[in-house]
Amino acid sequence: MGCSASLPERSSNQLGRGNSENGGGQDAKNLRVKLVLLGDSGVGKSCIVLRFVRGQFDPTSKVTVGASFLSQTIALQDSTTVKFEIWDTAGQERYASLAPLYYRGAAVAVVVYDITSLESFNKAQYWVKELQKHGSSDIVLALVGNKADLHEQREVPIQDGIEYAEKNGMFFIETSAKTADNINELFEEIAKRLPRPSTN
Ligand SMILES: Nc1nc2c(ncn2[C@@H]2O[C@H](COP(=O)(O)OP(=O)(O)OP(=O)(O)O)[C@@H](O)[C@H]2O)c(=O)[nH]1
Ligand SMILES: [Mg+2]
Repeated sequence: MGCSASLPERSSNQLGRGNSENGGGQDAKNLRVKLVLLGDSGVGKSCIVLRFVRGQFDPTSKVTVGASFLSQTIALQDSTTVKFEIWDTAGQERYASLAPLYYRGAAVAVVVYDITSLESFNKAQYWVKELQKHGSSDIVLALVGNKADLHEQREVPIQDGIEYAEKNGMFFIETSAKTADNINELFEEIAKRLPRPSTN
């Protein structure tokens, strides 16, 4: 997986805002949301997406080239549906300059680190700063500490993740794409935090 290099459509818009220029189908009960995943190479971005979209885990997941696109719709308890249009970016340094193509116009950014790698936590903070500078002003930001199943090798205390997220107005969660722990919860919590288009 992660081998399909693709570019976002130029007209990517502020999804989840009730406009219809994204092809319609967008109303107060049926949201469509552009979501981008960012983070160091190897933290598990593609595995999180694969787990969420297909319910699978790939222990031999290949590095993503450029970015890959997948979508998944979920239903919330209030009968709202949210279609996530997910851009899974490549974490390798050589692709860093492409990132703005994917986070521009995104309604949601999920910044991922690996709880067993302090370096990846530092890189996550770099992405948060970049999003604060260049992302949409009302972007929903989530900080995700992945590979929570590897707690014996933990380098990033959960408290550090919680505090950093709090300071930066982000939603925080630890996940495991391997065990599926908190993967659906991550997307459900994001869905609950989306600004709702007005109903009139
Ligand atoms: N133990 C464990 N391994 C994981 C988890 N998530 C991903 N991995 C492993 O971590 C490696 C990298 O996962 P990817 O999802 O390809 O990483 P990525 O963030 O997409 O990397 P790039 O595409 O290079 O940016 C793979 O060997 C996965 O099997 C997890 O939750 N737990
Ligand atoms: Mg990847």
